[in-house]
Amino acid sequence: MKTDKPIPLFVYGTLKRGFSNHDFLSGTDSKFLGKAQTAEPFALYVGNFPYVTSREPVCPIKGEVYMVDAETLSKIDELEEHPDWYKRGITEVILENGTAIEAYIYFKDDPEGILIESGFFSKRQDPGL
Ligand code: PCA
Repeated sequence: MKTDKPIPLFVYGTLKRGFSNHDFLSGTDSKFLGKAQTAEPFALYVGNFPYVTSREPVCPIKGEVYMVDAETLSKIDELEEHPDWYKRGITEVILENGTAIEAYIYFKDDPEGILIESGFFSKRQDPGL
């Protein structure tokens, strides 16, 4: 029996449903909690990958929240090369029903690429698809 407490993770890029790294979530016990957006405004850039920086208040970032176990989180940390490339931080996100929760998010405060003013990463921008 799994005893570790589920950890909320907000994803906005290739980990989303239908995107190239979603298998890291779908192949596990992870539970989809719902679509969500960040409570605070950040900036989404897309270069080789999608990046969110906390340093520029542009708009709320749109994504999805999953409850994951510690093992899944550590595998995703490896994928995202936390803390050398992305850095995992914590932020408040608002679910579609209005509930606010704190969740982990992968930031990149020196992003590359172009600013996506909508804060939404779409499929045609996914380099892995
Ligand atoms: N994977 C993480 C951070 C950016 C990326 O492509 C995510 O989907 O949230």
